[in-house]
Amino acid sequence: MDVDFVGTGCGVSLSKIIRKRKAVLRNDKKRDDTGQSGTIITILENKEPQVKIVNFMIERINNRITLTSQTRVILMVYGGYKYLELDYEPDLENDIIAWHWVSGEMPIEKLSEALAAESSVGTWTELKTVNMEVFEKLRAKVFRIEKVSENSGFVWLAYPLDHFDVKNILQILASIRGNIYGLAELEALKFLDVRFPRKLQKLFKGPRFGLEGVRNRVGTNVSRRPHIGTIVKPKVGLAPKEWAEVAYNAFIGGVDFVKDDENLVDQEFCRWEDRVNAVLEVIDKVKDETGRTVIYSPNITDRYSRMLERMDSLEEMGWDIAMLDVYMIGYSALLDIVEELHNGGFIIHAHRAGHTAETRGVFGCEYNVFAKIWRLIGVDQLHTGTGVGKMEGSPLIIRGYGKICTKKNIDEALHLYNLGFNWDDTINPLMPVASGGLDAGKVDALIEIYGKDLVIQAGGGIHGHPEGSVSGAKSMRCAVEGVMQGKSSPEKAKECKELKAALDKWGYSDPQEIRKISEMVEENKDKYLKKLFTVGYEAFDISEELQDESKKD
Ligand code: CAP
Ligand code: MG
Repeated sequence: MDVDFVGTGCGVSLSKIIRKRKAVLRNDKKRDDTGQSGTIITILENKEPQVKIVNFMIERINNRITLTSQTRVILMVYGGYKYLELDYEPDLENDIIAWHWVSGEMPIEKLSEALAAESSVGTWTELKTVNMEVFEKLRAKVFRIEKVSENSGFVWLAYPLDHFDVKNILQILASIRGNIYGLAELEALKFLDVRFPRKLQKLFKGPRFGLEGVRNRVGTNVSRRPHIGTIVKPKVGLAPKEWAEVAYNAFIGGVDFVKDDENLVDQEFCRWEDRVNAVLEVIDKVKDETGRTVIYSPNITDRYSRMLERMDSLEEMGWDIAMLDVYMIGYSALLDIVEELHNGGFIIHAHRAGHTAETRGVFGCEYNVFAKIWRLIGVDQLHTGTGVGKMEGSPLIIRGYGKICTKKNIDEALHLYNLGFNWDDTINPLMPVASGGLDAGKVDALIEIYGKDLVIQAGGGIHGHPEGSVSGAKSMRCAVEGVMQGKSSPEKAKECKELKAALDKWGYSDPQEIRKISEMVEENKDKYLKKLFTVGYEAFDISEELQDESKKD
């Protein structure tokens, strides 16, 4: 594949290539077809001519060496093996499919072959050790490319299951989302989505309790109302008794679920065991006083052995819910602790602190991929964002994450940026958790985004309520009741002073706007798809533009 490097200034590109590739130059003085003298430069990379630049002229202008004519680059990467197979029809029963946004210094075809090679059989050069039959069987295939420019676009790869140690998710991830991020020729690489065939899903257990299990526990499987949760705030600093008192106030006000903040485990000012004991007493008290079943997820995140110790302590205390910071724990310990917790009959609340280090920006991995893996591994509740709160994420993309958690079949929804996907019957749905910068005025909008199978979790929006935590919890409860009665929060606020106070303080996010945006995208799928394939990854950030458009009517 040939590419053009054009004109003056190429010296910069050249030196960049040389610096990045730690290459050396070989200069051959030549005359070109027109008789002008010039230089053929070959970049010698690792002693093999990986990039060859030919047919350009070097001129001395004002005593500076400048490249003035067209330069051609011939790329010969990855040993010349073939990974591109654009007429390949993926085998949905036997292939793992990965979808990437990629851009870099080479033509997209070469970049995608580099991804395929590095993540499957190949390496940077030709090998004497390859058995071509095995290569054909195990290599990743680039089966679709949507170019945005010569050097950027969307790429789909199919990996045969035979490639993998299928019982080992770490090996799978080290292959399909491992070394590829480090390839020098890349300027962006975002792993947008993954599709796991059912054969692979069957090797995982999925959530033991999941959505229905959590609803059963709280007693909402008939009413099907959203759950209300809170994170006791401040994040750290309260002593166990103080912490439990704040939890009590939230429960009494109407919250179903209280959790530790990710910043809180076993600090000196609030020992884990003392806090758990104090909250469990409160939970009994709430049951006695109100008859309601409320729940608490203590954060047990730590090294594996300490998580096990905490799980044992909880069992001794007669408690069976725990919170894990799944991103921090890492896959290896997570798989084991989830299995232990499942065996012990625990409900698992999954917090995702740190995921945005990978999910934001152009290198990394979209949250689709994490959500799918964590559902496979088997958490029962998972943070999936808000679209209207303090954390990044547009409502329509967040809606997609919700579907990954709650649905069995996820439609091919490329216009909303995820691959179609069918969960195996053995993998239970789980309960998504919307959290981060929420208050009662955002409840209507959240239900518009997610539907009612949801935990709406507010820390600041409850404990920052003008009249304190009990009223903060009441304001959330009123907003949820309003939705169940078909009343908007401003309407419901007429009969609920706590809700009115919350709306007065924080305002109201109108679900109408989200509805309008959804309809607009639905009606103009082709337009947005086209936009995706002309603008590229930046088109993912359509929410602002859509919001502006929706305000035009
Ligand atoms: C929310 C929260 C949660 C975030 C996590 C916080 O508190 O406790 O950890 O929601 O974000 O510490 O920010 P507030 P995400 O309700 O006071 O904002 O769910 O996006 O992973
Ligand atoms: Mg928190």
